[in-house]
Amino acid sequence: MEGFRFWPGALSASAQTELLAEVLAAAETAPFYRPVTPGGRPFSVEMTGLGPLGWVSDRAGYRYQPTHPVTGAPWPSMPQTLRHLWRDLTGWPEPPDACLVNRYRGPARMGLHQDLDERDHGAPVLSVSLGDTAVFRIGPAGGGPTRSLRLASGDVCALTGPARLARHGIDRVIAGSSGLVPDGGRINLTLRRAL
Ligand code: MD3
Ligand code: FE
Repeated sequence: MEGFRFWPGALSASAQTELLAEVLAAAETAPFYRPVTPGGRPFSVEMTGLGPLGWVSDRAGYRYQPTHPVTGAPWPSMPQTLRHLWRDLTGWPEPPDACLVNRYRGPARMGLHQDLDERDHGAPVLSVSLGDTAVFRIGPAGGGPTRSLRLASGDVCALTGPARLARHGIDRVIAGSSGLVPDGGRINLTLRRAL
């Protein structure tokens, strides 16, 4: 798909370990929580955020906000390694102002959707996968055939141009496929320009 850029194995094993440690340290103060859809259905994915803004979902809808919805505290800062990865791989002139952290454990998945809550759909989204391999699905914005690919620990992808509004989701995560995350599972980081 045009605008889908994929860098398998972009992060070395030691870079993955270091980045995961930074994310888990941040999650001590900004714990993973389970959002609910505006309709009141809990997500199977748990979430937290890093940087000035975090994406949240609750009965009032989807939005970006500067504070953690459970603790009320500002989100922890975004690790410099992530800001550098964004600069080096996307070349986008402004830094990311949001990093959504998704944690997949057990049967967690994410249904097909589009990312539409950001102000500038021209800005890219950069995704970093850590831990167990995900079966990722992506298809055209307007509907039509989707294709499936695996996102493994250390893989990075950028969604730019037409791919930025693609429909995408996570069908499932392959338990035990990586030993990176202490209790197993997968953590995905998406860097964005939210506002
Ligand atoms: C394609 N996350 O947080 S990352 C999301 O693995 C999200 O947690 C998935 O979809 C995850 O919104 C997929 C890869 C990704 C991220 C953003 C995209 C693919 C995308 C935006 C547009 C098109
Ligand atoms: Fe998405």
